[in-house]
Amino acid sequence: METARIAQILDEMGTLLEVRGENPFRCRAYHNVSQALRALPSDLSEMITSGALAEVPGIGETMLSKIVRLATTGHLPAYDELRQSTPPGLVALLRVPGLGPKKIKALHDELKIESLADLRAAGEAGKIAALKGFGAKTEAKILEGITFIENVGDRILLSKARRLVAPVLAAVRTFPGVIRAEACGSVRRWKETIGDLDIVFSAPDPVPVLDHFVALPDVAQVLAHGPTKASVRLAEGVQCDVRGVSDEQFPFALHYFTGSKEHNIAMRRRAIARGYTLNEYSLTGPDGAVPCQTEADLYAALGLAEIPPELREDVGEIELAERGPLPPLVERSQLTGTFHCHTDWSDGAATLEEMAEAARTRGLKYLGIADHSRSAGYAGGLSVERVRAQWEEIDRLNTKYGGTFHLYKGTECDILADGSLDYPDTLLQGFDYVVASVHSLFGMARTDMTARIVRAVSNPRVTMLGHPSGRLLLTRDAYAVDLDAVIDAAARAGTMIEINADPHRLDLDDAHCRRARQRGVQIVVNPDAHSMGGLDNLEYGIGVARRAGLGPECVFNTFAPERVARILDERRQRSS
Ligand code: DGT
Ligand code: CA
Ligand code: CA
Ligand code: ZN
Repeated sequence: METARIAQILDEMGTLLEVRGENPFRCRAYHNVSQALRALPSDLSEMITSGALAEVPGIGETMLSKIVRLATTGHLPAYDELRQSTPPGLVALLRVPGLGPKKIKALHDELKIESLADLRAAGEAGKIAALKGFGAKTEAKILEGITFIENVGDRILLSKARRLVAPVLAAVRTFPGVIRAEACGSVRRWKETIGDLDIVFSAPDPVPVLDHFVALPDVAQVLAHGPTKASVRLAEGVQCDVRGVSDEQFPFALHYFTGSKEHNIAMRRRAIARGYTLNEYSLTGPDGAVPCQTEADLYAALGLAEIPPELREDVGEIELAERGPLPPLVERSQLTGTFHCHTDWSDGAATLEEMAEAARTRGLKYLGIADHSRSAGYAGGLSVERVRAQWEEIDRLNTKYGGTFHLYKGTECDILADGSLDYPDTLLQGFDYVVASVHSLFGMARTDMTARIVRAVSNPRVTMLGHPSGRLLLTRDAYAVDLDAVIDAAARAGTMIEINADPHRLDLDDAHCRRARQRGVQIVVNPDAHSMGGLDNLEYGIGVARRAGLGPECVFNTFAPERVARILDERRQRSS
């Protein structure tokens, strides 16, 4: 069994145990091992054979035997049993904002609630308010949360979609007869949430490939299975559509199923205007079918430069491609470093040194440490004394690195209710940079929230604004705020705005990012990493930047390290 699938199963076991009200440490252990498996330095089966797996922190004897069993037999009775004995609707309750495992267990025990539908019925009947530890306010919040979930439907995070599609795509590529295969749809466009997964492949005969496909171990249910396409539900309940075409048709199918629908419609309209017809199989002109090897050929045949998938939303990309090659979009490999990372000084999992090492191994030349500020008690915010102690530690490490790598002293400083910052000015002066973020009073009125954030970004001590809208994808809406006014204020003050690359946030979003750029705001892509693996969030932030059409010159942390240092230094001088 694939490592990714094993990780997924252990993760799911952790969740199932959670909603059954098991010991939180036991649940956490499953999630941690799942994470550890995803970050293994080498091949799982090799590590099992060599005994190296037993050395991985967090993988104790019982976990080890579970992993080995899954890896060798593909089955784990404990998992099957858990799945069978847990009402499938219970896990869905975890998505309701404010409902943790404890509350879910109470609702299950007291009111026999096993699904969102049960939950809504109980809430509407006022039964939740009557429960001990809940109350009318909680009940109202739960009902609001259900409505929110219904609005977002069954969409999933891009990060989950990419994790699910990767092993399936890899498998399809190995099937006999497959010439080319790609993930397409919203995943290929790096949209922040995903409805379903789409895969296109080419083969002389798609039939046997599709037979193989529906028999994959990841497939939980076959929804449709024909000679050129299949639809299945994967183990985690996510739908995946697969289409097979001939290799001549592949560029057209890839283009069509990448979308977006709006982009396709605009492209088809353009084809018609030029005397062609375009569909998912071909481009036909006055002289017959136009052969295309690649999508670039297809665009060229319609007088266009190639358009990267991230831009295919019919927001002006076709007009742009008419005028010649598109300016190159920023790439992950161009990032020289990043800011807004947490360590175990506040709520991160790794030490300063581990984070630095993780950044180095990912090709970064510097890392900005931005632990929480003192008001963020829930997240281990740093007192003034702790900040000074952390600076000493950072100085010590920087001396050790001897210029080969640099840690910047930053803070993710809370923006207080009135827009002031959570540390005294004298301390703020000592940081290399300041990320200012809202972490409290999300319910403020729009005008107050806007004034609060405008005041913060106008403060010369603030280098960049953190997660500007506060949204949590599929979980919590943005707070009420006039982001355009915030962007204008940032532009006036020369304050940067981050793309928070945590796949749960992706905040700024692409649309506001475009606007910020038009107004001349410098963008910075930050992982908001709370662990070493969290640095890999960066690629999702790059996805947002690319969807916003940003080139490397628009992103502060693509600049050469010396230039980054100089700019931060100049800003500090100016503000003191
Ligand atoms: P999703 O799944 O909601 O995250 O978004 P997509 O973009 O992956 O949409 P999906 O899976 O329904 O369809 C994949 C692509 O197929 C879509 O991006 C464009 C193309 N497509 C689907 N339906 C239509 C349609 O009615 N007209 C056109 N022109 N293209 C379509
Ligand atoms: Ca899709
Ligand atoms: Ca689809
Ligand atoms: Zn934050």
